[in-house]
Amino acid sequence: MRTLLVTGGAGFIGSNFVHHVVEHTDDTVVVLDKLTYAGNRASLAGLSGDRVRLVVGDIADAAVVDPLVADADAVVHYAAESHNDNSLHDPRPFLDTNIIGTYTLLEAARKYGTRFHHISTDEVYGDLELDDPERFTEHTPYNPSSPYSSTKAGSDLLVRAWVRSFGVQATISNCSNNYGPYQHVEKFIPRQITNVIRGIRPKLYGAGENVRDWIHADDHSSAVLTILDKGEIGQTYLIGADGERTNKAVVELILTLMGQPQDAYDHVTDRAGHDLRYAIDSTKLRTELGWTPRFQDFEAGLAATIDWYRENEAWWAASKDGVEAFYATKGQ
Ligand code: NAD
Ligand code: TDX
Repeated sequence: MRTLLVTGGAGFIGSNFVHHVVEHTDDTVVVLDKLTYAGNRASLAGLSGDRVRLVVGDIADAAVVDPLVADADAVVHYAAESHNDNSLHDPRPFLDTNIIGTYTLLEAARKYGTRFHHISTDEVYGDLELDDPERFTEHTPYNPSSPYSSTKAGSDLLVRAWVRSFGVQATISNCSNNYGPYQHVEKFIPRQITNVIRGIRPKLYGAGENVRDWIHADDHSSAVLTILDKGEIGQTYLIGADGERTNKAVVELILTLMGQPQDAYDHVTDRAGHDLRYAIDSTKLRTELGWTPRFQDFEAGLAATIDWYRENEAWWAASKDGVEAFYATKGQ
């Protein structure tokens, strides 16, 4: 039985991880989360106070971070500014949280000798051509496109340097696009599901030919626990579930699953610098650590996610109008 410090545990993937840990281990969890617009206490509702405690605070504040890292057996670091579109509008919080926040946590892990797992993204590798037979591997050179992905790349490099220079006991994972419950309505899949629920037509950036490699958030969680238990210090592991789909195909599937004509969507202004395709080769994680994803059927996982948004309107309703008003200012 360990005590895990989970940063960003009130966000989308962090809260899915906390639920996963409570269900599948005896560990206790301390969540450190600033509760920005993206964090939501309600994502941790129903979890026993004996197993999960929420500390509201900033990962860039050493006075908050230090005692929590000192008391933890391991840090699992999810907290980040995570939305590409926001990073194009106002990059500064991305530097503060993703770079300075990660630095602050690494310094504490160094001071107290605490095991550290850093959560990152496949976006650090840039993008692929649609017909490229190669996928991203642990050896792909870094080539980030957006303020978001460049700060995530910077944070990964800090972790590598703190391992090599200071002997911090860290691992890194770079995962593909996640879907599932508790994802903020600014993101692609929940935006379109909640649009349909509200009678708004889904919005596809540009032609919709961009490809994302989808994985259920619960499979991301099981992969992170596997790396925490069996990963080799200093190593990077790519996490993916062979879920490549064009954005257009995803919108059409959402519309079909929700009983709408599959062409009932609008093409809107494209994202500046929009990455064309992400695709993960997760052979290392599967062969060296024996991980396999559980949600192999994207359509079934998406249908369950649609049900979750239908049944949990109270969780997302307060954010919806503000998000749509912001996109409207961008022609999106
Ligand atoms: P999210 O935006 O839903 O959640 C981020 C959480 O971090 C929120 O709860 C927020 O309140 C908290 N936070 C932000 N700044 C903070 C600060 N300074 N101090 C403390 N807490 C702070 O993000 P997400 O989609 O759950 O992503 C979580 C992590 O996973 C990120 O590191 C992201 O880069 C990575 N990731 C995401 C995806 C994806 O598809 N969403 C894919 C790969 C990797
Ligand atoms: O309304 C939309 N219409 C649309 O076509 C939105 C919000 C997005 N898109 C497109 C842009 C992308 O090609 O859908 C795709 C997915 O968009 P996002 O949900 O914004 O995700 P993405 O930019 O791919 O980044 C996500 O995956 C990697 C997460 O937000 C990151 O945190 C993670 O690192």
